[in-house]
Amino acid sequence: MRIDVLTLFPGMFEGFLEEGIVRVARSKGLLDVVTHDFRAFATDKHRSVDDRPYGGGPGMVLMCGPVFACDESVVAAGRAAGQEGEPKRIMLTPQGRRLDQDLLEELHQEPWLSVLCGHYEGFDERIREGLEPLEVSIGDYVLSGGEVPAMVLIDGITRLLPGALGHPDGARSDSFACGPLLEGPQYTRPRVFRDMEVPAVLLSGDHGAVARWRHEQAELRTQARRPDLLGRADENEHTSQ
Ligand code: 9D3
Repeated sequence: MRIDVLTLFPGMFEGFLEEGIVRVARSKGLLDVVTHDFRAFATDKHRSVDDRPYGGGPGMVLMCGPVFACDESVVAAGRAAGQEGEPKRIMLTPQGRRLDQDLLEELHQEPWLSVLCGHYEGFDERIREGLEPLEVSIGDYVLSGGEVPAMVLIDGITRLLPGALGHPDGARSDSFACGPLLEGPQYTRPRVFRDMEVPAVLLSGDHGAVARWRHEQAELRTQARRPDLLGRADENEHTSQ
């Protein structure tokens, strides 16, 4: 999969792309991420990318010119690298569709994404009209820009790419992360740490008893922390233990 990122802060992606699962996926050739600084496509001598809103009011608006020129450059670069057609365009905005695991599952099947990050008050509306991006938000809280959301999106997609996780059934455990129940408590050595003991059932060797205990703990934790998930347990029947 190829992901182009259009941003005013390409440096924010450097560490992210060079560590962990994203680095591994890139080194295996499963993922190609290319950042583009759309300030490089500004046309005036001050290299402006934003301007005051028509009609007045506070704040600034990202301009069409640099964004459309950067998008055209992305399409040309992708085609030169062997991509066909056009990328699926995503715009990260607080007004977008809320990111969830279902959306990640949809997006990870795309061969080519182009992700537009804003950093000021908003985008000139003609960017939406002209590029027709899917607008995505990562949740109901205010951030300073779309760069961290872009990294959230790329991380969530990357771990779904076949071969990105070390173990073949990695995706299977997703149903436990976001499915019917939260994960219950887990323990590793030592058996006693500062007078805190590992529950005896886990040391019993009775696999049936261990499975029942884990399920019960998962239900208790889900009831306490995310009772909303229990309401949708029927939708997730196939994923339960
Ligand atoms: C004062 C301006 N805001 C009015 C509600 C609009 C606004 C524009 C841009 C608020 C924040 C931002 C910067 N945030 C993002 O670009 C962003 C974001 C977010 O803030 N929260 C969750 N998901 C996302 S995706 C992009």
